[in-house]
Amino acid sequence: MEITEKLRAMRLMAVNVRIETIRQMMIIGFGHIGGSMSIADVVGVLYGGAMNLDPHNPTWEDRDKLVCSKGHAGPAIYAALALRGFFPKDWLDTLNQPGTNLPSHCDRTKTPGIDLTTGSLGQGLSGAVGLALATRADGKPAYTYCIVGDGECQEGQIWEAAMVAAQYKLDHLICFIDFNDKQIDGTLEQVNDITNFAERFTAFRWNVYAVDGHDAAAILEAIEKAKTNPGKPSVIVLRTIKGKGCDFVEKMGYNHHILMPRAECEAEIARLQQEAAKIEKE
Ligand SMILES: Cc1ncc(C[n+]2csc(CCOP(=O)(O)OP(=O)(O)O)c2C)c(N)n1
Repeated sequence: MEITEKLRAMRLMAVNVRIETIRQMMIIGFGHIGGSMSIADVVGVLYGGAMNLDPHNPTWEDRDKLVCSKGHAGPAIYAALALRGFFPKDWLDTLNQPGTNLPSHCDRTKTPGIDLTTGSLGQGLSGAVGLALATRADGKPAYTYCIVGDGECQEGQIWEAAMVAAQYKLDHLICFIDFNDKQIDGTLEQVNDITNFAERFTAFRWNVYAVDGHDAAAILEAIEKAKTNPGKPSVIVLRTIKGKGCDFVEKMGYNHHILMPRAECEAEIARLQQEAAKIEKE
């Protein structure tokens, strides 16, 4: 596939992820919208073509894996999985409702395509390290991806996992930091300033890339560079905006977990549908 065509598919996936994420939360009336919107572009790149997957065989042993360590952003992953055909799209109408296969946080026992149960922040990178070690031990060339929140990096376990990944030279592990500079209680600088991610991961012996987290081309380029840099795990620090692409959410100060009024959501969905139509015509 030509690069422009590949990127178009990724950008389209990101817009559709935003639409379906807003719709899921509109139906139940609330949700973790801010941190789901901020990862929509990296999710678009991964599920729009960067990951080697088979929607008809979610546990295919040669697949690339994704751990969404910030498990509260599960709805963005569910949107991508549904759009790729891992499960029927109408499951998205059941987010977080009794008996659903799509709980508010990622659960690998319930949702086809979810590789690790997450939600207790700080644990996902350790799980991703385990998956990357196991994949290598099985002689598979697959990649393990992990999405970690910036506030989540205040958990000590992230840095334990980072040490182990470097020690075992896990060059098929690629971690994204969603650097939206907001957590529940304010900005990272206000709570616990660990915003020098690049310096920190460099000190932990990782390859480090820093890109605009809403630029699909830059994200894809960083992934491709990471794959050509052997002997070390890679981290891609994504500079993002919490709520990006859902205008009324983006403008809010606190937008971590909020009510999602139908009228506002419908207006956002209509606007994003126009954006998708534009990308389709490019
Ligand atoms: C161990 C643990 N402590 C607290 C929480 C509650 N919690 C859920 S999301 C969140 C904020 C996370 O901030 P960040 O990682 O920056 O995520 P984002 O802003 O991107 O949503 C917190 C404290 C949790 N899920 N797990």
